[in-house]
Amino acid sequence: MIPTITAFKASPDRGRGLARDMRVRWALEEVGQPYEVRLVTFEEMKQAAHLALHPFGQIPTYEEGDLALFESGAIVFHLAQRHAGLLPCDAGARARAVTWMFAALATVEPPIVERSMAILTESDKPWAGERHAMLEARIRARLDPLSTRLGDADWLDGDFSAGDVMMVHVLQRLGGSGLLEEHPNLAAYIARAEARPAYRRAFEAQYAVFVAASAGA
Ligand code: GTB
Repeated sequence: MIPTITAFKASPDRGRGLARDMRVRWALEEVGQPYEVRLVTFEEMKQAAHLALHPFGQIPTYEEGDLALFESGAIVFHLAQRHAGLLPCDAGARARAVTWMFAALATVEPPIVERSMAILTESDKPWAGERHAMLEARIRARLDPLSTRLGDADWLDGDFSAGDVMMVHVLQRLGGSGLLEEHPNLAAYIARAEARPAYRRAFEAQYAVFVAASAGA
């Protein structure tokens, strides 16, 4: 059965692959599962049909027969459990890969998202500079130990896993901030992931949406 995911009809990131459907597309490509995409507008995301799939009216969602999922982490975990390639067979290694998925979403992503939101919504406030510095310090408090743990390894724990999918996509949101460049091994980690054929296919697919939307605009 071909699953269907949802993505922005017009992503605010202009095809940079930062919206969270990219994680799901990437995982689908890694496991070789074909998929369909239903593009939704911001208005459609808040209407009943989409809210039945996603209680918070967001993307991405995932439909596979009777199964409907939301939350990028849950969707990638579902795919990784269903298909070979994103979670190791060994029980301990598998649990550690899942731990990295949680670490990406629960420990590393929050201050990164907070920084993006602050830039978007608070840049005109008189205290914006002070808050920005505080948020960057919080991000460094995550990047420093992450960089130490990664060391000169290719991936977070042995073979490439769903943990790397989530972590790389979380870190990519720091592009242009200068923060990643403070850790050359993290910058190299992201570049290594972006060179994966599955990543390229997923990126091109979401970029094509932006190109098509621009042509029609
Ligand atoms: N925890 C959920 C998950 O992981 O799936 C979060 C889902 C989420 O935040 N979805 C966003 C959304 O639907 C899109 S990805 N927002 C619309 C809304 O809430 O009304 C977040 C995102 C948006 C834009 C950029 N960008 O432009 O760079 C990056 C990330």
